Amino acid sequence: MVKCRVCGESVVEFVDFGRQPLSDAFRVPGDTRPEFFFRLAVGVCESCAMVQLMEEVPRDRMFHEEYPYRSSGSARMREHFTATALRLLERECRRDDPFVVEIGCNDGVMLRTVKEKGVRHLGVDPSGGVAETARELGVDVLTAFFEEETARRVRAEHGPADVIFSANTICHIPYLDSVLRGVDALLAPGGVFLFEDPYLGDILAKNSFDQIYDEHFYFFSAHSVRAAAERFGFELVDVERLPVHGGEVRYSLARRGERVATPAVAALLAEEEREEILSLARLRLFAERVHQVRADLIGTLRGLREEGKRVVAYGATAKSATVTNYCGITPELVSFVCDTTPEKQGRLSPGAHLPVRPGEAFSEPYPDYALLFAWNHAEEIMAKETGFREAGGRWITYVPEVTIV
Ligand code: DWN
Ligand code: SAH
Ligand code: ZN
Repeated sequence: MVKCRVCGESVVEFVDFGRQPLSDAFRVPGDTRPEFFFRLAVGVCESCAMVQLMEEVPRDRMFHEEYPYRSSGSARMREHFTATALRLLERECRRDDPFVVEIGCNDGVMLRTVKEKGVRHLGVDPSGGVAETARELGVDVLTAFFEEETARRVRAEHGPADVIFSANTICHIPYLDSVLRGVDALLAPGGVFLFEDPYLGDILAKNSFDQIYDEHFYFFSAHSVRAAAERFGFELVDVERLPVHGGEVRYSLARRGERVATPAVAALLAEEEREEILSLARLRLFAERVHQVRADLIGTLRGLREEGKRVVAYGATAKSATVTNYCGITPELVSFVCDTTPEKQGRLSPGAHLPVRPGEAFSEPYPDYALLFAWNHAEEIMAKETGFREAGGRWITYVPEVTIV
């Protein structure tokens, strides 16, 4: 029996993707060392409703010197995090000489603005390569995993934080107990802990099953975050829905009794009950729909191959590891993936071994069809790639269902 990483009660499995590789382990061609695989499956805790992976991948296999993801690769995300930084500075940094901490700062996409405004800050990120990119922008980074001990070290060295922020990282950390004890140790009285991650409600509504991969350990909801917060002396005092990455929620936690919860919290809790997003029946329906998308997508790609069409993919996302390996997408069906990240180019995608080529390869010449792995950046990409449609090309997406546009 698998026990809940937050409360210790039993977790009931509702979807299984089978053997999967590390989603960001892009391979050097010719490397013959065996790839690491684990069983990717998701369950829900019977007691605290936390949706979580059934199996945990050791953290240093995923986050290390060569972690390839660069947050600044999307213009839309750069705008999102500039606006986020300005808001944090305006609303949460009213004290003299404020201090901002970010957990999982990656290449400094958010903290660069905090730095430009001359505000004291520290990013904590275990991936040495991304931290180096942030430092080149003048951002202060501690290369470490955030946990209770790290938080105490930061507090001893820099003093308390007025605000602790984290985007797309807290859901990556199975040891949420240590994270929340660390936040308690580091946060100044009256301070706030804000974090944003993919929202379970959106994943179910959009059937975006590719949000499930090794790095995404938790799939949060207002219910599960409230329960976890309360276990560690915090209260969920605000929630805000965000359109980025296919739909996220930004949760605000404050120490119990320090802030009054906004009406948005009760509203989201009520919506979750109405939509029954935590019921096993709803979660099992999601699993059925995922099976259907796999059949449709592989059927579509095989059909196109029989017609002699050329298909390539767009965006070597971590998410696409689940799509390619679960659906069985091989280089015979999709010749390559184009991606603007230098760290991924010239390599092979994990498990499925699709070659990754630079962005320019997309138009040399344009394919007949492009499978949009970076569907969460569809607007930005389609605005940039108008030439593809004009040349007669068609996009294939699979969220919420297989569609050709
Ligand atoms: O949670 C996570 C999110 C924030 O980032 C991490 N665990 C890992 C990563 O997930 P992902 O790889 O699925 O994220 P994205 O942002 O969907 O990745 C987009 C990929 O597409 C990047 O490799 C960059 C690339 N890209 C591109 O080639 N051309 C992106 C854009 C916008 C483009 O125009
Ligand atoms: N905040 C960025 C990065 C998301 S990618 C954004 O929203 O785009 C996830 C990041 O979390 C990676 O840079 C990874 O190195 C970092 N990370 C993973 N585990 C962590 C931990 N325990 N503490 C701090 N950062 C962590
Ligand atoms: Zn639980």
